[in-house]
Amino acid sequence: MKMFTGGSLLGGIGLAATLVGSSGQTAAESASANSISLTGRIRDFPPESEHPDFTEGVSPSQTGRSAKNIALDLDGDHKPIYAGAGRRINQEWRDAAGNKISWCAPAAPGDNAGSYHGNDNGAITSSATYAQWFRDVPGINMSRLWTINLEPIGGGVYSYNVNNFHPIDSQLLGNGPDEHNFYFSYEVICDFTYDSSANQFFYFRGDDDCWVFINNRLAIDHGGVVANREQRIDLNRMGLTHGQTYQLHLFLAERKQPQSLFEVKTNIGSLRTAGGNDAILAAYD
Ligand SMILES: [Ca+2]
Ligand SMILES: [Ca+2]
Repeated sequence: MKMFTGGSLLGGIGLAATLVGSSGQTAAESASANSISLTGRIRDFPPESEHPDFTEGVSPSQTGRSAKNIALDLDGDHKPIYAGAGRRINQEWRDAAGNKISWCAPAAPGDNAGSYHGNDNGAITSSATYAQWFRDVPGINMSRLWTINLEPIGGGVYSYNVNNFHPIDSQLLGNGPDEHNFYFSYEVICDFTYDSSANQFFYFRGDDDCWVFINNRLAIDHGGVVANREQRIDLNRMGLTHGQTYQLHLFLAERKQPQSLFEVKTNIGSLRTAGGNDAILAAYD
């Protein structure tokens, strides 16, 4: 792995990145009064092939829908753990309505189990390299805050849906030879109040990895360097207590050109950045 060298230069860049992040994004989408604004941390990895997990050099045999590489529970820092021993998805799991769900979603009536074919490490080198994905690691990545706005689309549902998720073009570690700055991760930590009568759900569609944890438990396992794919979790499956506040962790990675799709949909109207933006600034900086 090629490391960034020159501590003084890196220190200077890191300070600049922090200041940019703390002062708000430079190209924020406009938010309506009724939108849900969620602020998380983008972590930029260098242009092609300087980190083994964020590289154009992923072999075709490692490109595909994978599952079971990530531990079911977050660690003590509320970060996901690479457990390995993953599988390649053959047929997706589905709920009674035909929605694609994760293999790890607690069972509900009418579910249809999917199937695997073969093993698949999710194009992740090791637990050590994966531990860098969602942590600030000097010499490995650089980070800044980024806010997405989920807009109401009717029926109590909020949506963020872009087919060009490029939040850090020409920023942080730069685009390299590419049109956009690919190779980054995004971590969002949310609070919400569970309403057992509201059929609350969270949906993700996109390319490359996405993991969603509800109450620190894996609920969407959308692993691998993949094209357009989707999964949904219904909160009534998760064994939560009506009226209590829980956390939802979203972990995303953009690991292959040329696509960068990102869509979330939810009817969890109480969804908020955990602790508010002041708290997330304090937690991350
Ligand atoms: Ca990058
Ligand atoms: Ca991609």
